[in-house]
Amino acid sequence: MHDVVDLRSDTLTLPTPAMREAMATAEVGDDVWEEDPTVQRLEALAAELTGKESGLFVASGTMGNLVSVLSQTRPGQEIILDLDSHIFNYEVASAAVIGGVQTRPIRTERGFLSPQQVSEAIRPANIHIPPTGLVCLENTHNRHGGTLCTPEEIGAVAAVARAAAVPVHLDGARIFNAAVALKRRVREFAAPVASVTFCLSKGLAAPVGSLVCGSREFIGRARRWRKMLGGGMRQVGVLAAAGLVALEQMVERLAEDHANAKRLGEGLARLPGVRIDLSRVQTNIVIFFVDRPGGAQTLVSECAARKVKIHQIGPTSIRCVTHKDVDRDDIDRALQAFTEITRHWERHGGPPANGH
Ligand code: TLP
Repeated sequence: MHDVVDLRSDTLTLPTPAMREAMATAEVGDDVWEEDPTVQRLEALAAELTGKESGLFVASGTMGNLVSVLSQTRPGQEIILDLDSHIFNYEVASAAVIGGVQTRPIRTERGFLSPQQVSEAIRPANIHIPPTGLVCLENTHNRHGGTLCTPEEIGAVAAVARAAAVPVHLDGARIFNAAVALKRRVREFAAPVASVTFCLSKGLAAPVGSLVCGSREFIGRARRWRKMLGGGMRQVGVLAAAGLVALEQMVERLAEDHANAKRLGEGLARLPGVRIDLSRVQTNIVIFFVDRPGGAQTLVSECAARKVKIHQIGPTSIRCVTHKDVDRDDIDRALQAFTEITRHWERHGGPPANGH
């Protein structure tokens, strides 16, 4: 039980005592010179887990996705991705601004492009048309509510792209959630794609960092882009040390977060005025809708007054993310707050119209 129940994101997780200890005692060197032994251990472990030749430690998931785009496209090309993908929505148009590539967003049912959608979107050679440079996938899918796709589904999309000589990048910020939920190995999801990014600082609770993995040659290019973006860090083993603890100690417990998300989703489904598709609650994200005018905004502020923090992601939609700093009692407290607020609305004909 925590004083504040913070369901805004799994990025809010605090480092564990074991991480703090590992950070304090980490063996370090200059990583731009490729002489930091702790970073090298982390990158080697990431490569092994993803089944790729090499790994690269980067500052964030955003930087991991960007260096992957930059290393696999050239200006004037187009990347195919889902309309609700993180790269398209939340990465500050970096692919366009820094990479000079055009994004081609495609609407999907659960966040995953089908092989047919990819096949139809790949551009033919024509002087008028930007050549397709990359296909980007996301698993688990953030804006679709932590939805999963299987290694086989990724393989089917990658086969279509491969036939057109187009590489595939996987934004696997939460790929360990997918792996734990489906009881599959991360390397199975990564096998069909040329590059994969995963994050240490979300459900795995490290304070900083993501890994990009792919072929040795790809990582060489990504390392140059990282340097150009100002991401060449020096004695960064102090951060990598926490990342090693994240990978060694924090993966299996993600199942608890999934169970808590399910409990939260099932509780929400019983409330008046709340709409939720429980079939989408597959990992640690719960998205639900309050369709009354002003309802979502009012729910956020009334929850905050009860020390329950949730995040509005659209006019009527709210996202809750479970993580290691939210336990089962906290979930029940959040549900208690939702119940009090929505029952009160029910008795008084809805939330105040101005949303306050
Ligand atoms: N997502 C954050 C916000 O940016 C929305 C969150 O709170 O969920 N890919 C995916 C699928 C992500 O969800 C995120 C972060 C990233 C990439 C970027 O990672 P960071 O925040 O490390 O740059």
